[in-house]
Amino acid sequence: MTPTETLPTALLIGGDRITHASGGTYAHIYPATGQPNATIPLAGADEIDRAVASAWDAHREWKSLTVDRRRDLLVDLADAVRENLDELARLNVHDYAVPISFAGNGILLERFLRHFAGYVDKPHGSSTPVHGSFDLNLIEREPYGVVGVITPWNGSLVVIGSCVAPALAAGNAVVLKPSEKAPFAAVRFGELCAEVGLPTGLVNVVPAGPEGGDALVRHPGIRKIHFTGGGQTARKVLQSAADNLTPVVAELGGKSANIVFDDADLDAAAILSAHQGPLVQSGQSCACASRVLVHESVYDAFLEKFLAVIQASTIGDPLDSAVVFGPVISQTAVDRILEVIENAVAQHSGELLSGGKRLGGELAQGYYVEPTVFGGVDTASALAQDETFGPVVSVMPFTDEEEAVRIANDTSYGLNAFVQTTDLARAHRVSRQLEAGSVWINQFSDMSPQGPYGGYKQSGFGRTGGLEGLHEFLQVKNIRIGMR
Ligand code: TXE
Repeated sequence: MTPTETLPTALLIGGDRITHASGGTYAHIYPATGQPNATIPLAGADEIDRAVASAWDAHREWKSLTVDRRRDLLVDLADAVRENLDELARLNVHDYAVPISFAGNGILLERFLRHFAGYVDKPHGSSTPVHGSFDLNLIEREPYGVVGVITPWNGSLVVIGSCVAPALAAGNAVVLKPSEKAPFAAVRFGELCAEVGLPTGLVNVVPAGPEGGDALVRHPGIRKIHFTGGGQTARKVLQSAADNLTPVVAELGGKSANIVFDDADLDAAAILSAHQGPLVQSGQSCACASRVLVHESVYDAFLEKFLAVIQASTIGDPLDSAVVFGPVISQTAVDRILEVIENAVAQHSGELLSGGKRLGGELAQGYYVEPTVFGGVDTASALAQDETFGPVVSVMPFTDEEEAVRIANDTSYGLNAFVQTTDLARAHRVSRQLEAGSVWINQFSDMSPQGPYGGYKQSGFGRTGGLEGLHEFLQVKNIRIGMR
């Protein structure tokens, strides 16, 4: 089942394809079979240095172009992504064995590019009267110059789109460091940037591991870092960014609550909760609704429907378009997830209602863990508090709206929250009390370029998408012209 296709394994720096680099190599494993499918050259400090220098040259060229030319080039890139979406989706399957039925989500890359291309020739600044004079005071927003974008392995095309598109639209050049676990679609994206005629080096793609990532963060030529990943790594990034006081946007993990009220459409809620919970990228999504809070009056009825949707889901070969549930990323992830399950059982954190084991048979070579559901979960348990980043969800009852909000807010995370209700007043009332950067009412975490996305509390800071996402890549300058 390991697909055999030529996979793009190179660093793209200043128009050069580099296949041997100072960061060593990474033996990339295809998670659906546990078999190697490529050897990835990794960027080290030397390549990062070259990429940053190349990006500064490209930034100067990018700034010299007219805004309509910059806009048109980004539209051309959006068109190229659309034309190559099938290939990009297949490469994402090679990256982290996400089911091809979900990999089409990469269309968001195109949507982010097209959306932010529209900002390029729109007003970015303003002017203001000033106290006690008739001076002309301008407030301008300018690009940083060269920014570093570090992306995770999961949802890599979406994250690339949500970061690289606004960075370029704001006038920056980008050094993109994809995860060593998901380099293929990212490198192909870099090739498309060259093919549509972006200035050489405007988007350098440098797959690397922690060492290369750290070299990028510490580089004095990097004026801002956009990091997407886990909280532990974010702490290292912030420590390294302190070297040069480099500002950072941090898009981190979550432990999102999904509140099912007694007036919810239970059939729709069961489907949404399954596909936004253990099934979405096998629970490997920052937006995974891993805690399902259900009003006690509909708890049993919902649970029956919820488990039925999960147990009917098709598990198997990610390249099979009928499959919705694939493997987790690695053997390490399998071990970690099974340990979470074992600990939850041992500590009586809840009742194991479905799943709980690694899948065998023809899937035994792959990293498949069953979609797993615990019921009656203790809200203070590690199972309910810590991000599992796997197909394990906790279902817990609540008695009233106040208790639901209290439980939902009672974790260190605050990325997403989901609410299932047909009561409009309740939807607004509850949304305003939830400590989360994104609240979805009767809706999946259907990312769109128009709305900002990001975390409260330990889910990070800064925003991706929307005008807020654009302004993350612009710095403000006040210019006052004396009119005496
Ligand atoms: O993260 P890691 P992963 C989160 C998700 C989970 C995590 C999983 O919730 O917590 O990401 O992704 C690079 N200096 N989100 O395992 O290990 C590494 O090579 C610099 C949230 O990839 O943190 C990779 O490119 N870089 C998100 C990137 O950091 C370093 C949506 C992330 O790696 C480094 C998707 C270092 N010292 C996943 N060490 C959202 N909120 O939108 C590693 N890296």
